[in-house]
Amino acid sequence: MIIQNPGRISLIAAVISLAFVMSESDLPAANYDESKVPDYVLPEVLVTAAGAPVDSAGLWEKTRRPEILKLFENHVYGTQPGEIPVAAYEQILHVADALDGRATLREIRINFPEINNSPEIFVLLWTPNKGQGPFPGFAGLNFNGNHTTHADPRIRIPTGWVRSSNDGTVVNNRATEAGRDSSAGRWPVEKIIDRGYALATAYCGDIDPDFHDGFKNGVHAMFPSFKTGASGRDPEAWGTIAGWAWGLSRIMDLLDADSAFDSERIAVIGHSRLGKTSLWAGATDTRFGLVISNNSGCGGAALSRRAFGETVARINTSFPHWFCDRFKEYNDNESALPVDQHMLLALMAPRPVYVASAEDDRWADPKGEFLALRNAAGIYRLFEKDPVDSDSMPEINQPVHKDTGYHIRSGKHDINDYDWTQYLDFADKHFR
Ligand code: GTR
Repeated sequence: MIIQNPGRISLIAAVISLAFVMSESDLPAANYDESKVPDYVLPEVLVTAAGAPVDSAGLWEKTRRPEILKLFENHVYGTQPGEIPVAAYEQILHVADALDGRATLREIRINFPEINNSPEIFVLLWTPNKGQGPFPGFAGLNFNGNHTTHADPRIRIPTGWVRSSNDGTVVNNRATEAGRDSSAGRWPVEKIIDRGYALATAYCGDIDPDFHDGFKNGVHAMFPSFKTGASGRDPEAWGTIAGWAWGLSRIMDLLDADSAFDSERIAVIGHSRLGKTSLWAGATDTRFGLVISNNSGCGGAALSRRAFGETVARINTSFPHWFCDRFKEYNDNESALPVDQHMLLALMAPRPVYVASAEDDRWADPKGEFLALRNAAGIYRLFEKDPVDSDSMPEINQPVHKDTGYHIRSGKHDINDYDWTQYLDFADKHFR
């Protein structure tokens, strides 16, 4: 190639790299230096808004828990509509001898017939063939479609929007056959079934596609006038995480009506953004008997005030649709938040909650995740439970399973077989 005007080329290169640098610098910085974590004081959990000390489980449940739940609705995740439209369930797949006869595999479509253009949530259900149901189980959303969670060729491929990929598993934001099985490492179905548990999963995008469209699609569109005033959308209106959590509750409705699932023993589980979601689902819907947060980080289990790794400003810039608009008031202003994430974990009490971190997942702030759990211990003690309460973090790969649970495993941001082994053991401890 003959370079006609090298000066011009380097100018173009400089402009391109400046554009790159500028877009990077437009994003609020992430801190990875423990010495730069600001001094902070966590909001008090065990004092009511009126200043009364919360010294009994009764006062917690009657007064303080509802106060805290409301603060999270109004300042972080947004309020969910109270009204639940009538749901219709249609079974679209039934395989009595899946996994070489060890499991029954079903897929059920949930929709809301009275709603125009109702979203359709396809729930994949696995139940053991051995043993006597109803079975305890896990319920959690997946990132890219039910077909990515297992190799069974009969599992439906979603037809709506999915996040694009560069490996051919998604083309033009449409899932393809090539993606089948691509997330199977995150869903050890055989192991779950062999341990006597059922599993329900659905694609999060069936509930609300994970991009910012001004809340026009997904379940938000089902309630067009909800929290929309003359001046536009209410700052407390629900974001996508609250939408996904609402969807998990609709899946819980289905499990509640299904004789193979024991609705008193359902653990809600999620990884990363879907771990933030499982926590919010566990907080808003106490039918979930156990709550699991895997590497949920900022807006999940990690304390916002530490501003370590991903910060409130950063998450609200990268994902403006995840939380309610009011949460943006706390960008670079975490100390003004009336809550922090230890209070979210407290909302699970007395139900068992498990928080898991990964050593290399500094973006999610493992220490902040642990400290949030540690600082929820007092609420568990009100219920005479025995929570994780040591001041120092457990060593790597040394899980602690009490009435709350925690581990930090070696490796990266992910949910893998090691994590699931802990969750199954923890479920055995509390559900058997
Ligand atoms: C990241 C985001 C995290 C986490 C993660 C995920 O981009 O910053 O908060 O949710 O995505 O969901 O995988």
